[in-house]
Amino acid sequence: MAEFRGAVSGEGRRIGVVVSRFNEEITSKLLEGAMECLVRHGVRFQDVDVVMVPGAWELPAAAERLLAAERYDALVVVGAVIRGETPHFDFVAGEAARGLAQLQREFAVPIGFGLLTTDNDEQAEARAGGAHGNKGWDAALAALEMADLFSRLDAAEAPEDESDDASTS
Ligand code: INI
Repeated sequence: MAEFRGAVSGEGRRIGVVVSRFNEEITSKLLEGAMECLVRHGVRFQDVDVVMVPGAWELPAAAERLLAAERYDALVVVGAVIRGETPHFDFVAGEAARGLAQLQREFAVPIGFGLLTTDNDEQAEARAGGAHGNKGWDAALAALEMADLFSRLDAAEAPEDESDDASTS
């Protein structure tokens, strides 16, 4: 039996952070939390690229551009969709989440999901450095763990590939 588990280590990692500006008083705190987490876990400040987009709807398109560049070990995405403020909450929140999930699988690069979807401002504030912590920090933490897990899985698969090559030569 083999068990694989990622460590939360950011050393040598390049990270892209995509930030939605809509509800900026909330998303700026999510960004702060994400950056603090990344740097605290060993990611060098200069190895983080932060990309700002207008709203959550734009998050998947920007994330796709970053993933296509093949420069990042993981992405962290933060935003805030608040139901009270938008009649198209379900479209914006649903499509953003669906798009990001699809990209994560398509590119096999982890995307930490720090997109808040709440009923009101108070719930969002509680999750942006308030009573329920900071979901930007949590998203960054998950992204680092997954990046490390993927590295370990890659390393475990590599020797088998080599032996396959050897047996065919
Ligand atoms: N975008 C958000 O990130 N959060 C919201 O709560 C929100 N509301 O309320 O509408 C929102 N709308 C903007 C949307 O994401 C796009 O930026 C816009 O439709 C332009 O494409």
